[in-house]
Amino acid sequence: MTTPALLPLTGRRIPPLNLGPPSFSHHRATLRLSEKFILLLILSAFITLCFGAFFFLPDSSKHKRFDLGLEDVLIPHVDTSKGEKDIGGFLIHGQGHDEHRHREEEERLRNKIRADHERALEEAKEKLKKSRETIQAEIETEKNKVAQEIKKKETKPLPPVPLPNLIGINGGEPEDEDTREKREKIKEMMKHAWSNYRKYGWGHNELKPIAMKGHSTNIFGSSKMGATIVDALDTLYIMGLHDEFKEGQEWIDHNLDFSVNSEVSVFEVNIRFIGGLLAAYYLSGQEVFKNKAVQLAGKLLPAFNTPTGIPWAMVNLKSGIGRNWGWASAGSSILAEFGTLHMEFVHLSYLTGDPVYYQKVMHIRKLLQKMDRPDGLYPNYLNPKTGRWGQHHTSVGGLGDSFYEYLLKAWLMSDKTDIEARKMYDDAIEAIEKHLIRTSNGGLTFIGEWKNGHLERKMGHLTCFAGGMFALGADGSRKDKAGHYLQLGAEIAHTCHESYDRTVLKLGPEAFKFDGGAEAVAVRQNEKYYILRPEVIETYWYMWRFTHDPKYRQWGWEATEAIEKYCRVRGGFSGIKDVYSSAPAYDDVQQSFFLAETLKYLYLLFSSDDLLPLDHWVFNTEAHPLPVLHLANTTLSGNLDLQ
Ligand code: DMJ
Repeated sequence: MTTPALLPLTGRRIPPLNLGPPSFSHHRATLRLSEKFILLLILSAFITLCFGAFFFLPDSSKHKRFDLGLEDVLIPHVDTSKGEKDIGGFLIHGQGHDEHRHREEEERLRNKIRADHERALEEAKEKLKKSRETIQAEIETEKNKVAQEIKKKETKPLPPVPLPNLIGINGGEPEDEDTREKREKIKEMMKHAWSNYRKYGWGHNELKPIAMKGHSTNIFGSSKMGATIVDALDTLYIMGLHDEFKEGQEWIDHNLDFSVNSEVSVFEVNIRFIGGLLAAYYLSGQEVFKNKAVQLAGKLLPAFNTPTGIPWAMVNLKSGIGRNWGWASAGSSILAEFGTLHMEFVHLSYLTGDPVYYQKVMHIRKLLQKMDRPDGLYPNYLNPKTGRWGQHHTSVGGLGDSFYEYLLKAWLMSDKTDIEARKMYDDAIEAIEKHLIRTSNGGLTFIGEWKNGHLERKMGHLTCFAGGMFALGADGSRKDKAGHYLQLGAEIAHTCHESYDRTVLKLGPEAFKFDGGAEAVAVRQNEKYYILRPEVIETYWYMWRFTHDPKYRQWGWEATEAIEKYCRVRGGFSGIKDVYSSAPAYDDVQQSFFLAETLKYLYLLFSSDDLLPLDHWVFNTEAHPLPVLHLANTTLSGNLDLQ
């Protein structure tokens, strides 16, 4: 991946931040609303006037109608025995005192019309006299009423489904005292991160721990969606922080609203919000999380309305209009984004009985299966209009990473029945090993980036998750290569540990090279930052689970101490700009994934294996655990009529 100009959050290059304060556009929108409201009032007065005039036309108008030749047509139907000619209730002629009565009647009607007009105008004037605030308040009340109506409709209970076997959601108390203390320390760090977010950033997406205020980036759109709350919930739960969990639940219940005019990243919202809500639902059994996940998923579906069914990167939650990142090759969607929906979408179909989610992700899979792959590799870019690949760049780090992860996890999550996904994973990994994985001069195994047939000898922090993925995929690999993949996982873990160990702060840089004498060190200044990312610790944890080699706990503890020493500030935890500097500057962001992933993986590393055992739980790419679906008797395709 080319180095981004701005700090990327998840390895996807981030377009420039929207610097306008969110309140500005909101203010403009409400001004326009109030102006519209006034215009509406004047218009309604005018319509009342015309309406009255139409029904109570004065004489001259009526005569005009007859002048148009209607009289001849009407006369045969007139009852001439009466002193007046009455057609359909309308007076048209009269003689003598009848004429006088007729004029009186006309006069009365004219007065009535005049009075009606005056009253309508008075009412309009009254409205205009109201202050802007009053009018805005009235508009708000109306809007709230409509929102309440929508909410009522959206919170219809979902059909009950049998919950999967939920094993090991509590406890995990380690046997020895030393490990227990370490685990307690990590829990304390979580409390520090949460309580400061609670104090200074509540409801905002993230926290600025130095400025002590809320923070957001464009991946979450312009609304306060409480990303940290949703992302942190399951970590709070497994750590036994139930009061904090309840606070989060209440905020979600009362404030998390998806009917907002806000353009969000489909991928980020899926992995953090839908993944986070589903995990919170499975762990706690609280229906509110399931309902919110389903509501939100409904808002993402319009992103799939493209000529190919490959979703846009971003979607406006209100209008449903989608588009792609401006920086992506030739208007492409990103492999790691549209390829990282499968786990959550299968669970959505499972929980709702609605096949639509499953169909969307299976459609993506089928399309990818049909396409030619240069050198057997999946390029990072795919155009959703033409269905053609963009630049032939392949990465196991940013832009590609979690696509491979989700192929493996789709298989695991299906109780190893989705063999199509396993095959795609095996094919992809074989091509990656052939073209992207090398050993450096110093003997370190690394995964480079493939760019148009050329290997860039650079590895990203994001790529370090692959150590855990290789270990997780070892069992069930082709030709019984389990030992080989476990070994590969261990080698990647070692290389990534070296990338931490070769810095001043013992925290890893964003990207590091194996070129021109460099060995696992960042060369460019803008690759030296650490933003509280989890991938290296994630790999330590998987390696620990599969090998119980104590070095993984040791490495995890080194990282914990370094985070505590260099990233902890009074208002939470901050990323740092240069891991090679002894006096580093802070980036002043407490990322939501620090609570969702980094602290969770650390906690699990110092817990016993019976907490969230890997044969019952599969972690999504944001570390949200989802249960394995044992669908042997209730296959999705059977029950939901899925193809
Ligand atoms: C997380 O949001 C997810 O793990 C994603 O897949 C990529 N990495 C970031 C954190 O670094």
